[in-house]
Amino acid sequence: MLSALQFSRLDLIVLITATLMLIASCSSISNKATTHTYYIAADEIQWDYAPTGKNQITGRAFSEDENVFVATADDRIGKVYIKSVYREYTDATFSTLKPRGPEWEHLGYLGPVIRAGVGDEIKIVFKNNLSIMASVHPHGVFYTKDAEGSPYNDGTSGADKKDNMIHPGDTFVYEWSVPERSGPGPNDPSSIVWMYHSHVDSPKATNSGLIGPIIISRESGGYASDVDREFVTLFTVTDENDTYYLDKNIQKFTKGVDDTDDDDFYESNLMHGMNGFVYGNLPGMVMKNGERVRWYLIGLGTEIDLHTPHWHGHTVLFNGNRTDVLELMPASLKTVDMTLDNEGTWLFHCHVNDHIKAGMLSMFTVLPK
Ligand SMILES: [Cu+2]
Repeated sequence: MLSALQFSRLDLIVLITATLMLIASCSSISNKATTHTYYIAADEIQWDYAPTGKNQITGRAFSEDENVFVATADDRIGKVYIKSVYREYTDATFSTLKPRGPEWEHLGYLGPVIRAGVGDEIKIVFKNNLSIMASVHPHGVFYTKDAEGSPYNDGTSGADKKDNMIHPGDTFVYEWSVPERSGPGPNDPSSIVWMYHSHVDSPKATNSGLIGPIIISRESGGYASDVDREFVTLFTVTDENDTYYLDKNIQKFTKGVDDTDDDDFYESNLMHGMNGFVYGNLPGMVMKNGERVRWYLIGLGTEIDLHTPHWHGHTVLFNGNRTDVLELMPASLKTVDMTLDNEGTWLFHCHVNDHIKAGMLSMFTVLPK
């Protein structure tokens, strides 16, 4: 009896030790998910919608009609506005901006690309350097109530509310995961676009500039191995009448505006841009013949924001369908592929007539191999 009991105690110890080792090895496997950490601050900047100072599509100075949107006058703000944008820093001290490579120069006022693959985790260390509340609300990825970045009457309290609105000067860490349902679907290419934006008064926040792209790939890591080059373009009429900074912009850039509801003044602040550039001023759209290019397209705005991006000289594949024009509604997120086979400098613009006149035009250049 005694010896049988001793054996069973030994068995028990062996069993417990083996179980503990198994648990330890399992948790180390589950901890192997790659975490992508980004240090992103909301910063106030001055933004120039046409830094070259001319209409690059016509190659000429701005016409009278174009000057409605870009010219400075006693009672017009012009083409430079105070905005708030998401900017990437090198670490949690938020003292050094992470340089943006030439391949992402075209992002303009968009925030940095947040990138992950299915199975990965995303960690955003967010610092609010603005004088107003801000948040980071993502589309597509998996978040719980403590990382949604949106204030509304959702019945939550305590820690589940802390992510909603980050106070000026404060830092908050958002943690999101990337399950299969956040990655490309059966008809999607190997990576797709989502977006993030501040959801504290979402219209004002996004008009002010607080928006950026998220790219999720089927492969871990966030990159697609069947693509040579990527571009992200936001089509929106940025309504500078509805930002956090209208009064500040009037004060800084005009000699005074009597009536901010005046139709002409209002019209002058509707910036028909692609990534915040008008009339062909979007830089960095350079690629090489033969490359496989993936375009990530984002729409945003209000009822006038029905955009139809059109590429000259090439076609794209969208969910298995061939086209050279897409439809973008406010908050549309579409990913299309193009194989370059046609050298030259080509128009890339919104095909809505009113938007063409108002400057929603850019160009891309396909260089020889
Ligand atoms: Cu348009």
